[in-house]
Amino acid sequence: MITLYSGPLSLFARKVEIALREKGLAFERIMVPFNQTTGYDPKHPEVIALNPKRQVPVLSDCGFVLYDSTVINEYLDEAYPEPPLMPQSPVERALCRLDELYADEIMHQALKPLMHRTGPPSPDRDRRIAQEADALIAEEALAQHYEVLEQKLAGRAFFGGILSIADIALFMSVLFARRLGGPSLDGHPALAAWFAQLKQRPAFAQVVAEVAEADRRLSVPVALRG
Ligand SMILES: N[C@@H](CCC(=O)N[C@@H](CS)C(=O)NCC(=O)O)C(=O)O
Repeated sequence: MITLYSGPLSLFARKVEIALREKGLAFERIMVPFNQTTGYDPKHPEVIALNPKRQVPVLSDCGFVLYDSTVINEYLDEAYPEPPLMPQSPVERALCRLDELYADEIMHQALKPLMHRTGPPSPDRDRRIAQEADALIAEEALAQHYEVLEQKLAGRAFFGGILSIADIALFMSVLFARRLGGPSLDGHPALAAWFAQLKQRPAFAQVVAEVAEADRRLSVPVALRG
């Protein structure tokens, strides 16, 4: 029995949901409380007990507990190899890990300054101005990331030879860039085609729909671009 502690607007937990569904694995999902004012506080007691970082996602596979979306998705790929979500050769696997890291650690730095947009506006006008100034700089960085991804894709269907954990992580970063009012994908035809094609897959479509529903319920509406 697989149990996943997830969050309605958790980019990282949603990565794991996509991997589980792409592999056709049944799982029980426990949604931890989240709101746009206090975030994940107060934290779910089982997340505190199971993850020293006190974060979602946490996954339990018949009592074997893991945390961190990257560690979890690699475990899932090894424990449940069909269909594979990583390529075969050491070089391709390393490149796949680097592409995932690009999403989670590099693009994510440019997503953070946009995140205030879905929360209640600060009562401090100077702070609001500073936040939006930082967001505009981050949007430029995101547009540059799109260009890097466009070149990397070079018209292929996926970032590696097959649909992989890298596509899942990069999809979540692009989805969050879009929902946070970041740059449109116009001018990046390969990236736009890749994004549109992944959105058609049931595992990705479910996350897109549930994140949109969570935004309607929890978030301040953001003017979307493009
Ligand atoms: N590197 C971790 C990051 C996990 C993470 O940042 N989780 C967020 C939700 S998306 C969280 O639980 N934040 C609450 C906190 O950090 O206190 C992963 O890939 O799982």
